Amino acid sequence: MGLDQNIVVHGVRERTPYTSPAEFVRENLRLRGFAVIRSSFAPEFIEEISTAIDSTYDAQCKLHGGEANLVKISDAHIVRAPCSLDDRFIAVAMDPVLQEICELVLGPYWILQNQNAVINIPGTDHYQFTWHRDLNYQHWTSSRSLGLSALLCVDPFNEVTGGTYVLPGSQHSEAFPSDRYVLENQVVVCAAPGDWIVFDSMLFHRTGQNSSKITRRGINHIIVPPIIRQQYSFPNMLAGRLKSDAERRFFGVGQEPSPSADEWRQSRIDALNV
Ligand SMILES: O=C(O)CCC(=O)C(=O)O
Repeated sequence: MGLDQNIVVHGVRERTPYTSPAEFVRENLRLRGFAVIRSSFAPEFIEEISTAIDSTYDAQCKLHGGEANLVKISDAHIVRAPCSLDDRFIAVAMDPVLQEICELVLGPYWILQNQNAVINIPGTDHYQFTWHRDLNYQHWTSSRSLGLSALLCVDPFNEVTGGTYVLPGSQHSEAFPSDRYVLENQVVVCAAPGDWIVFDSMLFHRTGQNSSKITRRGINHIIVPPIIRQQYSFPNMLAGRLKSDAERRFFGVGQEPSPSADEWRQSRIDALNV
């Protein structure tokens, strides 16, 4: 028997109306800290992205003297900033559905802090298997979200392939909860290829272990207001490849620190004369 579907209240003066799918995502992010957005990508594009994750990973392994070196720094099976090697990852990050949620949650100005693909291979250890926040080492809470994490599911995410484990509502708690709380409240988020799992970057989460026979790939994006520094300089990595003002803004062009206070002030004076 399913749960009672009637919603009857008493003593309630304020109530959130359902207005749109995007607002519903925002409501979920605010209350439990995560939501799933169903795919608007063509399945063929997601297949291409899957292959591109593997080839960009191989290229990065070669660049750093082989995968063994990545194992030594606990960074194996992660593609760092795949958009630096392949424009299709720029297109992924600019998905209009995702950008609409960014505007609702982080507006009026938001930039990409990080883009990493996670390759979860059956029976293989991964650094992301351990609980963490995407804004690492931070133990405070904020009344509004300071970061949005957006994980594009490239393969099926479920209990067997290793869905994303989350602790609902933990973005509102300073400390990592007790082991008993974790065991009684952890939830595994399941999603299909092309879906986005979006979550508050302060939500405790981790990659689930993969006990299937297929590799499970995902691409995480951490999106923040520009007061938070980027993990890598996307303006530097993508110089000359960003086509529109929206792309330049999202990848942080114009948000780099000024070389000096004088240059910061002069650039504002110069802007008056444009
Ligand atoms: O792979 C996942 O399910 C989660 C990825 C993750 O934890 C991360 O990129 O921070």
